[in-house]
Amino acid sequence: MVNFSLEGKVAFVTGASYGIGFAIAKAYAEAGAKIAFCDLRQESVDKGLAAYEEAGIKAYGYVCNVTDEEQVQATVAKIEEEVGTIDILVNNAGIIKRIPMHEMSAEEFRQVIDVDLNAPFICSKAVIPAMIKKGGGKIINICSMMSELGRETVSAYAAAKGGLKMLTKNICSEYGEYNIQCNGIGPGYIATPQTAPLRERQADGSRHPFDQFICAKTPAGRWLDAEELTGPAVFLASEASNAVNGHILYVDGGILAYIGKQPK
Ligand code: NAP
Ligand code: GCO
Repeated sequence: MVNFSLEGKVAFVTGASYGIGFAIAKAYAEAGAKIAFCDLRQESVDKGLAAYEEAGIKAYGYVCNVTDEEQVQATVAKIEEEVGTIDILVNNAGIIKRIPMHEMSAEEFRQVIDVDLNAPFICSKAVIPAMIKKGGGKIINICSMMSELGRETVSAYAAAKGGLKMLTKNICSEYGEYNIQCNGIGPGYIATPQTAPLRERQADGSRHPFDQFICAKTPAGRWLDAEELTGPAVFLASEASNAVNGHILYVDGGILAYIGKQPK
């Protein structure tokens, strides 16, 4: 029988107090996993803990800046002690800066690369030794449409998410022999706080032009919900995907397949 169960597994999801990380962690708990998550600020962790509790989930929350290797190593050690050895890592924490490239400072560019690319390296590096010892594990990197496509103002984000796609393939190449599967999920446009500025109503009450643009670019004709990523996320964390490695599973309502609506 196909095994999608996560019973007895320990999952560590970064940046999972709300948004995509929360939806994925909640689905993992429902599939039987114990949940550990981290966020940058205590306020977010507290909000996350309350949200998990409301959903009937006992989650373990930690304040940890995923770009700081010492903090990540210490958090992973705490999780091992308080929850158990990590079987599933989801590199979800991410930021975006929407600034035209010629106006972006090198420091701003670096900040995005640091959270969206260096941190998945740091977190993966922190869990791989124990996964090798245990005989396997799952690493899931949250990529993006920008792992494949560019657009105005998101040069750093696209560079990081394109890099994350290749880090995914390289972790697969380097650790596949240890029964570690590293895959990516490439969400389309998901309604979360990160994309809220792109969906804001205009002063006259009309829809944001970017909101209309995304609906026209998506065969599904709408923004997606974070919950719609959870089936693929459970699949990639479960035994059902043991032969899937180094793959980016795009969950985009069809954006990457579509040339766009023809003018009427
Ligand atoms: P979000 O609503 O902005 O949430 C991001 C989370 O990451 C927050 O919990 C935030 O914590 C945490 N975080 C940021 N920097 C961190 C750091 N240095 N250390 C630890 N935690 C940190 O984002 P989202 O929309 O749910 O996106 C989650 C992931 O999916 C990101 O990697 C994003 O790039 C990717 N993604 C999003 C979309 C979309 O349409 N929304 C599409 C494709 C890919 P604090 O609250 O404490 O700051
Ligand atoms: C943007 C968006 C995107 C999405 C997502 C697409 O400004 O274009 O924020 O980058 O968040 O990553 O998959």
